[in-house]
Amino acid sequence: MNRKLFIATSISSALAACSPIGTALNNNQKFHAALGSAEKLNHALIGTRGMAREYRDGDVDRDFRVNGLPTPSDSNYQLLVARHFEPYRLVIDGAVERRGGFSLAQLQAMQQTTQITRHDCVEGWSVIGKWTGVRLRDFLAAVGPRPDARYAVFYCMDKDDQNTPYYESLDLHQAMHPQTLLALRLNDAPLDPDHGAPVRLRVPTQLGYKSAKWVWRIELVGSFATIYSGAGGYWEDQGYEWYAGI
Ligand SMILES: Nc1nc2c(c(=O)[nH]1)N[C@H]1C(S)=C(S)[C@@H](COP(=O)(O)O)O[C@H]1N2
Ligand SMILES: [Mo]
Repeated sequence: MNRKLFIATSISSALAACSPIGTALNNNQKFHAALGSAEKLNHALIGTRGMAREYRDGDVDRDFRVNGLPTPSDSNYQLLVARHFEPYRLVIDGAVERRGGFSLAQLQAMQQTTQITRHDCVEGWSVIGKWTGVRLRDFLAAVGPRPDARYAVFYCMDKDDQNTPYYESLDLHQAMHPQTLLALRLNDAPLDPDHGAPVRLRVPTQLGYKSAKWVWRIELVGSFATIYSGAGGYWEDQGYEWYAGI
């Protein structure tokens, strides 16, 4: 059933894009609305079940390009770096049974997973890296999402020049995806500050801006409408698509 819907949507998208029939259909608002809802369905199917390609050790790029807002340079972050992130706690709160704070040592003691995947930035460049960390689904299982939890919101330590913090969100299906990681290591070394130390999100099924660096808090919510400008992420608040599936 799902597959049929997917194929039907692909064909109708192709029609809409490149045939005279498509042009007529394109002008039809009802058809447009139907396409819109089918597109959402495809997103849900691919984003939840599709697997990002995994590569071999030899495919790993030596230098993992650094991108985005500058690495935090405030005294709190400097102190964390100087103390090898010993005082760091990953806060988990919101619609969750067991709120709390996890030290890096606690995260390192949980089952670790390694993936060699490609990071695709929306700007058009890609880089292959080897990531190790805790599956977000294992972390969430440990804290127990409540039935009213629909999204996980990730709060980061960096801010732009307007003092607006970076943040991101995933729905719980995306959060439970087996390749969605709380990454602690990159290319066999502890995550360095520029790549998001001590904990970053790694979401190989979605564009790079979803892979939030310097995560200090995860909040489970029913809706992100009241968080910052309400679009579910720093870039989303400036017009990027919330759904960033590749
Ligand atoms: N906290 C935070 N996370 C972020 C960003 C950012 O500016 N701040 N930029 C995003 C974008 S657009 C990309 S491409 C990647 C870059 O990750 P890298 O520096 O490890 O290549 O981080 C993503 N996560
Ligand atoms: Mo990006």
